[in-house]
Amino acid sequence: EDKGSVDDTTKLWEILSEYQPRTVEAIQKQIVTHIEYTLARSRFTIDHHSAYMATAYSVRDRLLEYFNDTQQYFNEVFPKRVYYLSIEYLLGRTLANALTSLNISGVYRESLRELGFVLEDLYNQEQDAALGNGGLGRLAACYLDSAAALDLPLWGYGLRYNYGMFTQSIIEEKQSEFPDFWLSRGFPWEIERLDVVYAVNMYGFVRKATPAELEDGYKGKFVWEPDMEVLAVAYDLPIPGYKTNTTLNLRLWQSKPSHDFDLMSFNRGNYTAAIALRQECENITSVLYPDDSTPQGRELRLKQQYFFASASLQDIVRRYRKSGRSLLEFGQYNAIQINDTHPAVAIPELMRILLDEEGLPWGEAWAVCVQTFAYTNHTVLPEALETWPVPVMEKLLPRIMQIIFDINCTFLSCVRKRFPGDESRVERVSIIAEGHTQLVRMAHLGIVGSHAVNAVARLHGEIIQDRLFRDFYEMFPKRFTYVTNGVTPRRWLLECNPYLSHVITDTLGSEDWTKDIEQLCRLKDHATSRKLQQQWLMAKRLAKERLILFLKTTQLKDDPNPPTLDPNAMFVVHIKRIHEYKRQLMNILQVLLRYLRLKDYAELVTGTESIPHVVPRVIIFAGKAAPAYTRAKEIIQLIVSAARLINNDPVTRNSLVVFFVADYNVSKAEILIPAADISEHISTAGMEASGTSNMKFALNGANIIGTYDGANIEIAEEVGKEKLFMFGANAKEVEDVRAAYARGEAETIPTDLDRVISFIESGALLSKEERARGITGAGAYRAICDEMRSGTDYWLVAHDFQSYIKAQAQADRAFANPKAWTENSINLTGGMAHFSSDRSVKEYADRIWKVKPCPVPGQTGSIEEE
Ligand code: NBG
Repeated sequence: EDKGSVDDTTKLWEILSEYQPRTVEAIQKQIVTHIEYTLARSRFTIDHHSAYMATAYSVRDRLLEYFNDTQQYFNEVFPKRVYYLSIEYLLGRTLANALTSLNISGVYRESLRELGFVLEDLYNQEQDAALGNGGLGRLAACYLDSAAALDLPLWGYGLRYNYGMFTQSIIEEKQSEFPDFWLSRGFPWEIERLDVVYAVNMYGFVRKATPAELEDGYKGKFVWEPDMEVLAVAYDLPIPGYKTNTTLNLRLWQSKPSHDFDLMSFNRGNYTAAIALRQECENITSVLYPDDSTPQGRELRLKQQYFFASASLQDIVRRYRKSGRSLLEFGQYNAIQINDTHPAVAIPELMRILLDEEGLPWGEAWAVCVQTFAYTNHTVLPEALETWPVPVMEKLLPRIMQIIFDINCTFLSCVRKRFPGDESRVERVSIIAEGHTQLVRMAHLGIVGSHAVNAVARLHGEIIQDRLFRDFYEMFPKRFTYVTNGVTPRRWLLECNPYLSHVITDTLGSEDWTKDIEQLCRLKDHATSRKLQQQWLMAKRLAKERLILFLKTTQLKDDPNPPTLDPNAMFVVHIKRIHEYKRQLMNILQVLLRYLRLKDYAELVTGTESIPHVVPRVIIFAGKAAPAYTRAKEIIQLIVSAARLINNDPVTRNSLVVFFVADYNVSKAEILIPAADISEHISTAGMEASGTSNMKFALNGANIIGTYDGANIEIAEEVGKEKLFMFGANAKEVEDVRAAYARGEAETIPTDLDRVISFIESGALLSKEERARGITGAGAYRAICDEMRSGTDYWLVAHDFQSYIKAQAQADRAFANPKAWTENSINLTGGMAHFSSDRSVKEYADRIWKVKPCPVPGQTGSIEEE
């Protein structure tokens, strides 16, 4: 290794081991240095954004001190390590999180104030890193936070997309998607590693190794002759542990063309073709989830997955090999978690490396794989269980396809031995689905190649064992388990809700709950205290006022006649991806019923300003629909048009206001969640694997209107189900109802629902433009109305409607008693210790990864109480 030309490096090491002082003066100097030398700004051109950038760079400098020490320490100690492979990370913003973790928010606030900036204003300059869709990506981000806080030797791997989750706008009451230029103003948190580069093969063919090659030291039996070689360049993102010296790494890969390959490629001399090829390489990490409605789009997704898996595995193997240990012990030192099936191609990729590059025999290589890998399933929706056409995989990844066939062959011969003559079972469990075109079932590959397969909540665990993967469960009962999801209490309470955090710290007498979440339970001892209840209400009020301010400056900015928003109203929030199973439709239909009933009532009590004896509600929806998901987009349109109608009705507007907040993301969630009195988690039972926003809401003292689905069930158990508003068919009942529908036994639509549907069919929701265009009746909502009237709707909106209305009414009654409501709210927060991601990650570490914490010893300047 090139260590530089100087013999005596004592001085260098001396300076390197010094941490930067944490004084106001030192911080100010550092920020100003970054303004001048990193950003090349003069004192005439400093604006909020450059102040944010300079602050971020100075915080990054501090993160790097811990980061380097941590990586150095891991190399010395060489503990068993975990690698978390996820195609999504929904990180959100970093500045506040880094400051909190390093415990230096206060001194930064002061430093900036003297320089003329308010720290909180700078937070808003940061663009969210939205390299993910929803729950799965946010869970990955929470797990990184917890792993760092728990001092676990873990690294995350992912992709550095140029465009993350699309930006959503509402145009003419419909969702429009725009590219998310998240890197356009710079991303100060990452470290570009131009020296950490791997070549990833694609296309071409496989041949046997020649005797000459074998003599030359080639270890494998087969040689993959690729037609394309793509480079993966590493970008590292330090992940600070809360109040600990550990700072982990999230390594994101970006694709880049390989120059060597240009020179040797078949299109030598063909300049245009060479450029096109280079662009094809760059495209691989362009966008999160390329459109998969075309064959090219689908191929691009597979390319992305393999690119990700191959770069990560090459990096992991290289790091391990540097230690000089035997590859046979690889699984004793490395655990790799596959987050859903997207990275499952890592299993045959590790096989390829072990067989072709390292020359291990099949049996030994396979034992290493199974010992190393574990797979998390995140959904039971059939359309989300990935499959790849064999011809596509064969063309793109010929060697990988061959290995998958070999894995399957060995596996199926085991199945035949265990269940002789049971060919239909063989067909069901095969990694290859037979049919017109053969398909590779990635979930089956994940199960066969892992020693642990986990669900993300208890009910979900039961469903995958009894239904989804029943055959596999019968073969490998010990492989299956569940780890209930969790959320980090740092981002999702301490940072996003400073009001409530203060109250909690004040009540418990210390801030220890932020790290030792069990402490929260003690809140329950104070739930009836008048003093705490008053503080609690005040904290909720402040969070609501912050949200109101946000709405006024965004949503309502150009509204000539905005509705008044009363912080005493009940704030009801329904935020998540828009999907039929999540039933935003049921909610908006319920809201329309509420509106119609308010109108009835207002007729009886005419002449008053507001309608008496009604709990006013502010109802907020937010979420994105997949661009090709027509029904989800219709649901958004329905919400937006209902909101327009309701908010403009002078009769009801003091009692009911509805918003659809556009472009939902992590930083918006941080404003919405603390302000909620109630949140909606109303999926058709058996469909939501876990849900994690339910945990975030309850942690912030919001109640839940929910079904017996996913983690709702465990939350209800933990806090007592009488404390929540639970309703609707459970998973078993949903199955029975669907079976009845399938037999042709349609249900009659409930009267209340009929009323709402008739209202929509009357044309009440049509916009001026639609009317002008001559549209009448249900308009865009024809299909929705027909489905509701069918009496057999797959998501059971009609079936659950009446019990949903009842749960809503219960909530109204309960909210009318602030004392009891607040007591309940305190108890909810107090009951959420179990849903900290610290607990989840500990479970993974103990039961699946078998890794222990590896705390980095203290240094000068290291984290102590501020
Ligand atoms: C989602 C589930 C949620 C779950 C998260 C995290 C996918 C594929 N699945 O219910 O829908 O909470 O994963 O486990 O995003």
